[in-house]
Amino acid sequence: MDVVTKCYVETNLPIKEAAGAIAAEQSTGTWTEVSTLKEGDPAHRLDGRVLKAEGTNVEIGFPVELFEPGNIPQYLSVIAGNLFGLGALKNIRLVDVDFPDELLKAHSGPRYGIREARNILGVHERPLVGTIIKPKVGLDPKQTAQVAYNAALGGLDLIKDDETLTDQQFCPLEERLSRVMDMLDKAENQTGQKVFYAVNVTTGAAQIVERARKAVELGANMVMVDVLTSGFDALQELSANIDVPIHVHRTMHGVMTRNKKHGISMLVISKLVRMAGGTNLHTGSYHGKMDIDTTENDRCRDALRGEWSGLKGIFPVASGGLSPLNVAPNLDGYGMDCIVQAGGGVHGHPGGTTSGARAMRQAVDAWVEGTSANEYAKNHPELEKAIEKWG
Ligand code: CAP
Ligand code: MG
Repeated sequence: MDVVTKCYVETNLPIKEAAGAIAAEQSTGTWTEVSTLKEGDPAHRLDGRVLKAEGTNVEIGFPVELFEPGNIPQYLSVIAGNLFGLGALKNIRLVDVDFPDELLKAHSGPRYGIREARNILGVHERPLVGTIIKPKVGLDPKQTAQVAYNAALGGLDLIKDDETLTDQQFCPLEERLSRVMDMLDKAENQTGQKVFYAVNVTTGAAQIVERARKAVELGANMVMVDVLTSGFDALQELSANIDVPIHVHRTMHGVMTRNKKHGISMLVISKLVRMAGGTNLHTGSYHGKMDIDTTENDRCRDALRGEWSGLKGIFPVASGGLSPLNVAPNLDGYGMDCIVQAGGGVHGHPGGTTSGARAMRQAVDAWVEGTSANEYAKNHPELEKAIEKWG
């Protein structure tokens, strides 16, 4: 069985020739014939094969033997590697990739998928609601813990660090984590509800597992990783070694995903994250502040949750400019098994963080009941205030 890649290609070459150049460059070939590989040589069994070359659509099949099972960085060197720099191609985008079961079985995928995360929270009947502590950076550990507590009192399921906060001096990770977990225990005693805190353990390869291990020792019930800056292998190592769910942020993805003619699609990133063992992945919103591609959101949603070689299904996360006002279109897109997350849309509420958290929950509850936010706001004052401010 082959690994099959699907690409969008713009080139001045005849498309079949361009496809042949891609298949060669990413497998046994280079720009010229070489004396070290003769016609009929057994090494040709590793040749990439052009399966389709029509218009701007190219499909290449790469023999599975080209791949080292389990080594995602190596997979990327084959399926994406030199492609984007080939001078003969004006634009090329890796749109999709299909891995055969032979390779997928080298990946155990998420330890914690949707079902396991829901079981920890005891929340089964509605989408999950999260917040990002804001400001992004600048709070000290005590202030961070206070914001987390306020958010938990408002009924949120998940509180996360922002992508740029790791272990800086102004907010050291261990102290922040200990204080946040203490305050979340206090909130749980009052509300009876468990809340995840996704502490950002993103760091270099030498330290990431150790950092996450220490975090779990100190009480972390979820860790977060910026997967594109630290690498898919870092995520895979975390999933193999750390016994809590993993929130996966995709900071820097725009450099690969935003240009629809060149780069790597979010769908490909979604598949790799599920293979590598994430529990939640930012996949973009249907309404919000970031660039939006709802067709791509749909594809990512299905790639994360659909049946796939026995790997557990994971949550798509809608984030970036969310507030109670645009919860409904995001839930219409992602459905029940997703996480809607708001930073500014919680902490910017006129009544403060707890009211903002309540308003988000009310917007989600309204959607679950099939009622509009405006209608629901008539007897839910926090939602009403949010609509007054952002409506
Ligand atoms: C959201 C967020 C996330 C974005 C990233 C932010 O905050 O924390 O990083 O969601 O985009 O800093 O913008 P707000 P994406 O709720 O205050 O907008 O999820 O598309 O990767
Ligand atoms: Mg952020």
